[in-house]
Amino acid sequence: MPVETSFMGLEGPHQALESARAAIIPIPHEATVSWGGGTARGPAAILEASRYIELYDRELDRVICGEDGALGIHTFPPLELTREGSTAAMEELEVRWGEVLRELGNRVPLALGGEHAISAPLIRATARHHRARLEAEADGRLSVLQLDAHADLRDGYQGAPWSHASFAYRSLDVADFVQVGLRAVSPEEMEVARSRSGIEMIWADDMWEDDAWMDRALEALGPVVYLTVDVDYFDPSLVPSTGTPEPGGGDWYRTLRFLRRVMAERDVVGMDVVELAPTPGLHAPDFLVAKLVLKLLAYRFYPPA
Ligand SMILES: [Mn+2]
Repeated sequence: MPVETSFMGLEGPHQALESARAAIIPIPHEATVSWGGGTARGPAAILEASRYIELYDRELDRVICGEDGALGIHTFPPLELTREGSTAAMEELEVRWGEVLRELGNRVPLALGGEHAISAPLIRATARHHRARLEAEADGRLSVLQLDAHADLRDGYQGAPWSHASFAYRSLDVADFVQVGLRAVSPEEMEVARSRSGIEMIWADDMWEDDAWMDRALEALGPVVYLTVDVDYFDPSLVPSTGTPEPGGGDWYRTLRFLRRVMAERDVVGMDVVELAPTPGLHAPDFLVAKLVLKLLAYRFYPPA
């Protein structure tokens, strides 16, 4: 599906790659859906909704992008992958993401999915790209912050080793995980989490009494962080447009409060937002996800004191 617009509708110098500090990369890949497809249409829906979002952010009291001196954000054309099966596509993505990172230099990439399977190759390429720094600062381990209803720690799912339900498992050799908002896991995934170090699980029902979980999550996060947001992390009353919704998910302001701290207290070197499956005629979830992407970039580049 061609993307006919840039993120936030930015034009000219405000979206030129040369002056941009952030880049949006649509990856409309969908191959291993459990139920209810449509994530291939996610990136286009997010970009379309973003055109109607205010450039001014009241919380930060500044224009985030779209005027001189504000944050330049470049939008790449959609990254299309081979249709020769999910394994071939994910191997291709790991190589191509390495190329994207070299092209971007110090710019921060934010990928728009697509299904969650894409995060494994993105994480693996990110860990390789930052290997020297990770070895110097973090025992060689990239720290992944995963907002998700699911742990995605299955060693393959429905015959696909590189499934959306396996992306975390496929990344364990290069990354540690802090998983926030979990509420649907299998016994096998619990066994994986218990038998290894480097997996911190924060359950959705522990997030309501107070903010102690935020301290726990930040303590478990290393200095160099990759953020992956599966939109089924949010409560389905906010984002019903996703393949495997689960009740009892994250709300808007609590989530923003946490992400604001993450961006201020850690170096987030890459991000993705995945699993939006747009519902025809229901635009609110698309707008929520587009606004979330803007908030992530705003906090990343203009962290409040
Ligand atoms: Mn999920």
